[in-house]
Amino acid sequence: MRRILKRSIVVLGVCGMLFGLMACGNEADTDVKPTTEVSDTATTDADTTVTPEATVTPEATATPEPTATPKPTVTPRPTATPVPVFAGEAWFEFGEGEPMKELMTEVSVKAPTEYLNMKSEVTYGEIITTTYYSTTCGRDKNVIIALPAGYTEEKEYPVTYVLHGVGGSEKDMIGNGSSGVRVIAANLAAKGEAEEMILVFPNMFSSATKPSFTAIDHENMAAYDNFVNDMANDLMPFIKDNYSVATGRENTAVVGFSMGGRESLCLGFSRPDLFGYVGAIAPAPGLTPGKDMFLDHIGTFKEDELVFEKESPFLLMICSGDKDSVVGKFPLSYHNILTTNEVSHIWWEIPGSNHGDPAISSGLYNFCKAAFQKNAE
Ligand code: FER
Repeated sequence: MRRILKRSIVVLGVCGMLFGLMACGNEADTDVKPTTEVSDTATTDADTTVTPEATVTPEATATPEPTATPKPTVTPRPTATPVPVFAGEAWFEFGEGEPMKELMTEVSVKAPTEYLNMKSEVTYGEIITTTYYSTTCGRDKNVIIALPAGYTEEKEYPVTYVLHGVGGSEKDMIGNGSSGVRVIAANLAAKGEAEEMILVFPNMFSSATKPSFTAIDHENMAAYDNFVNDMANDLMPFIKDNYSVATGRENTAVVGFSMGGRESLCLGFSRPDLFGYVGAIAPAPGLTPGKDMFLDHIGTFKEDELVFEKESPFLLMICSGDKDSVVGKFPLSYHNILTTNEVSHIWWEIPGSNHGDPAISSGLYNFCKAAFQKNAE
């Protein structure tokens, strides 16, 4: 599997900063009726406008390259050829009997609003802002850790790493209101609808030569992709040494938004030995080769490299707003590539969502519910 991690890439051009385009607002959709179950017969909201995949024109980038040779590495599934199943509001790509479907039997395309904000009856855990030494970067890096309410060394907790967008920081995804995964996870756990977990918010930018992101260019993208080394060699050992964590891929999840979604997929496909649960919300371009308004992305992986050779995640989830003006149809193209490659995954679009909420809270809500459920009784 080709990795970009140690590539030394000359800066080919400087693209404009993306901040102005990022619409990561906290616009909770207060009109939405809470839906804990969505069925394909639901008649409320925009949810019913989800277009079945068959009518979606695939992105040009999702088309298998004519020169691509068939993958010898794809392990044939023990079951029938995966068929797309439209279950509720999401596409589940797998063959009969795939365990992934049991983890996310249905998807609430819009997260119920009651889970998005802090509640007086729920206790929220401690937030720790600290640093760890990154051998990968040769410097201290910031990280924020959100412990579950009632955290005790007597227990061992699964860990979810939550990854920010381009040019962002460890502070972005924790949020206290809508799209704040700490609040969503705690609200779910308080109702027994999610496992208690430790949330870790890293700063993904992992250059050994400069401290922070400067532009969407190849050099900066390589620094983000290099996070896989920081994660495996520095951050995960730091978390394990300092907190009471349950180890192993069955207890380790990664989810991210936009650039963080792309890096979640990068981590998931690079290190399936480490991450059992992988979620990408509006994943950014560049996981595979493709051009957008910012950059002609080299692609961290070739399309036919997005396969799992040995173990595959228990959950691989991608979602995106269908009106995303920043990452466009790249998330859909990843879904199409995975379908072509017969990689089991779950995919849905959030009707009407641009690059922010309600897509972010939809992804986080459904991901938190499903994470670590393979172990749950
Ligand atoms: C790109 C377009 C969008 C890109 C990254 C983004 C890596 C990320 C957006 C975000 O994180 O919000 O071409 O290149």
